[in-house]
Amino acid sequence: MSSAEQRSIDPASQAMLARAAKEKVATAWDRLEAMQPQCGFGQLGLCCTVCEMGPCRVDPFGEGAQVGVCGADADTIAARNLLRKIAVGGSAHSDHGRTTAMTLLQTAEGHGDYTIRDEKRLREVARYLGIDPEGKEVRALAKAVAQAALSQFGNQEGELAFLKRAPEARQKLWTEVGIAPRGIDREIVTALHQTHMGVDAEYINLMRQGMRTALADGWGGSMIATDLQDILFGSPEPLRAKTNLGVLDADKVNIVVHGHEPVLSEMVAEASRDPELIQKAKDAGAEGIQISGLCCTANEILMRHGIPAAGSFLHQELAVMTGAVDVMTVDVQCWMPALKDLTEHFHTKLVTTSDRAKQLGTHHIEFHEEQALETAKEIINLAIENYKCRQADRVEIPGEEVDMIAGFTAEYVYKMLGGRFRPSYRPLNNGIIEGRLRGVVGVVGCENPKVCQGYAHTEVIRELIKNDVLVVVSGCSATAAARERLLQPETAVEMAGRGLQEICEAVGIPPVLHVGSCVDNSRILIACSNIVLEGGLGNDISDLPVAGAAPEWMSEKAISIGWYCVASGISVWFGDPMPVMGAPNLTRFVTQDVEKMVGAHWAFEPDPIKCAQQMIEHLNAKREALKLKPMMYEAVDQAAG
Ligand code: XCC
Repeated sequence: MSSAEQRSIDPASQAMLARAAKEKVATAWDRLEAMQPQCGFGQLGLCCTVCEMGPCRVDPFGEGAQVGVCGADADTIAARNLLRKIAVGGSAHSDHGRTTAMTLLQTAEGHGDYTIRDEKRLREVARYLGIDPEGKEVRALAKAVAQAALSQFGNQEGELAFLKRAPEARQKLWTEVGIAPRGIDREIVTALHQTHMGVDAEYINLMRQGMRTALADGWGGSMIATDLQDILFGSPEPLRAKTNLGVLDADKVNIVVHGHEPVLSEMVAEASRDPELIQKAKDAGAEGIQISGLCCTANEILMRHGIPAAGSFLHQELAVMTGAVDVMTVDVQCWMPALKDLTEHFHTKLVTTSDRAKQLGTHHIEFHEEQALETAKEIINLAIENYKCRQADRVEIPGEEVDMIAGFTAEYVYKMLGGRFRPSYRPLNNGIIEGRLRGVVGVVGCENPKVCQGYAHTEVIRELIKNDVLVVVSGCSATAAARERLLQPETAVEMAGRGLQEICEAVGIPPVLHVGSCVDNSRILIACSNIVLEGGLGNDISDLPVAGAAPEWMSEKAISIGWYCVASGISVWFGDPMPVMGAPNLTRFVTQDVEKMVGAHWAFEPDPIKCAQQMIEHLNAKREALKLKPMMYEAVDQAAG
């Protein structure tokens, strides 16, 4: 069995892993070890379960079967599998976007407990959807925006409205290559059809649909989720907050909200401020009510309200292990079925809340937008009741809690860098042009027990900022970075190169910017488009010295995100390879040939330092192609000898 230190770099995680070992409770790390050796065919993408003539698998050593019963070869099998993964990942983000659009529609029609918090954003988004906001009353406009957003899902022809927010050169390229998405649902259905037995057997064509489907996520479902959440719940602005398991409070009723869609957690946060409920918690012997989050639900309420993030993906079991969680709610995505047995080992009540995400034997309180506040109160009441069952001697909360700054958006960059009177991306572009900043890299995505928790994320980030690369983070990567104090301006600036330091100090930001949840990776697409639009760094996103990385990825959503970045012109590095390595032509396509199509490619590098260095070389090559000046302080240092 690997040690707690080999499993995580986070002292709080290590403490809870030690407790799990002592109490003989299995966690994801133990289940991973029990699963060894994992299926080699699956890892290489060579196992096909598409029809009942199979399952088939292709021998990667070239000795056994080279095609399945239907004759599909390694490239076809791996490409079909990959396209299915993109469709699943994209559908997760897009269904989230749909929920948000439905909530906005109900709010506009006067139902439910939500309000429109950001009217300015509503008017902006209306324009992107082709609606003139002039003279329209807020509710009427919100209704039109919600309806237009919903129509993006069912579009059959034409192109998604938000594609127009990309640089013109990119829009043209998408049309020429034939990957401009028509409708969000349409691309997913077409993708699934193409992978049915006896349909598409051309790996390039399968990947073309893969890019189209992924773009429908990035510039469709995810972007709708981000924009409409900003309208409903308010656009984030930088704020100070706390993270790690130490945010759980032994003296309070602890409710941990876990998952992705913030519609419920927003209300739980609001209801937790209800004086009547606070009094009830006090009557039960607690000092108050503590809400904290896990995974991307955490990021959503952290970005907008500064509610602490108890942790990232691999903290879900460890949070329960503290013995201090009275209720853990889960909505959709990234919660482990293992939580059921684990919560039964403690007093924690696990509550499923979505009709799309249930588990037999688990307490279910179904959430509907129309009764949002009522449901949130029911959950808090349940937690107060369950607090009474907490065993004080079973509570063990690791001390670590860490300060951070979160809440950056593509729109905020205008304010942050340009100031109130000349909002602009110019200072950012100039920073790159003059060689203070080498470029910008997004380090995003999950955690995976195959990688020491937080190690790869933070090593990649440290190496990048040391080399004057501004880093943006989202999802579980952001929480990992926060735990290592990389989101604190005071400590992180010291780790940055001189050029990046100067910019951070002048603007008062950390060298690593938290941009939100995984649907908020769409903010990165908009920021890249804004940089192109500002001028001086080429005509297309693929000209920019930018890159993306998901060093500890595990989910199919990460594959969809990676593909929409590549299809938008941003090259992407994964730690573990995607399951393509058994298919030689497909591997060559994703790592090389696709570059000729869309100006970006995939790379796989598990060593975090090598991964960062490869990205730095990539940024240097982009800088050279743009004929930018050498990096300011490298030139100075060289001259000095
Ligand atoms: Fe899930 Fe979004 Fe991955 Fe974290 S980063 S493990 S997908 S919570 Ni999205």
